[in-house]
Amino acid sequence: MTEMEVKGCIFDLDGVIVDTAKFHFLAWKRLADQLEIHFTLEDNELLKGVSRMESLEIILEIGNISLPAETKNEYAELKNKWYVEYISRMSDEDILPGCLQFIIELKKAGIRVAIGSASKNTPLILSRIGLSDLFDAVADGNNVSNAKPNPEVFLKAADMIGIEPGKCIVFEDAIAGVQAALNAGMMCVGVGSAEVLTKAHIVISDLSKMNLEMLEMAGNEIGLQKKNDFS
Ligand code: B16
Ligand code: MG
Repeated sequence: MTEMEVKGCIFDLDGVIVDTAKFHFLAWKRLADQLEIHFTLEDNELLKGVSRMESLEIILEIGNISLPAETKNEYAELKNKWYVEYISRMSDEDILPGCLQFIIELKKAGIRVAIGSASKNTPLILSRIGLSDLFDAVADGNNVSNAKPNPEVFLKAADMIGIEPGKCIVFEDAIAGVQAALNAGMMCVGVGSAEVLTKAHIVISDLSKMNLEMLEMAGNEIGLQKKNDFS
């Protein structure tokens, strides 16, 4: 690679490796119904990548409801109990297309791979889908305290794999996550819709559209983009 050598790849979990967004929605919807708050799939987009408590705050704001901290903790726990029930039924069949092949290709090429997720349920999800031992490091809601778009989770992941942020590329499906990657000074590949992930350097629909050669091209292209931004 000429302009920019990619040495580390950091993957968001929910929405990039597995589609857990549908389970988050089901559990939040169940809580919203109980609180008589009208919560839609469109509203759910705002919850992607943000922490559990911030997600609850967004839902309460939609319903124009304010609650004491203790009650909010109880509701967040209740939602998580339902969510854990849903994800406990997951298996390796829930791994998104192209994901495993691409990560194995990266590892063979000596590129370090890490998870950078807001979810406190990351260990459970990785275990359910059989990928607990695949990644060189896991930074998640259990070992960071600042939620995306704060860059902490990605900086922590880069530190854990020993690669400087400028040589890391993040794969993200959420607006808040793309912003977190940029705030960390990293390259970012959006996974999903280009209309939604407008700030990502490039956008792909899923990881089956990615391979080592494309990563190299993307790294070089983003390197040039970054250079032009500063020139
Ligand atoms: P939990 P990611 C995020 O995971 C989800 O996108 C977001 O919807 C969720 O609220 C957050 O994890 C916290 O999850 O309640 O399991 O701790 O996309 O950063 O992998
Ligand atoms: Mg995500």
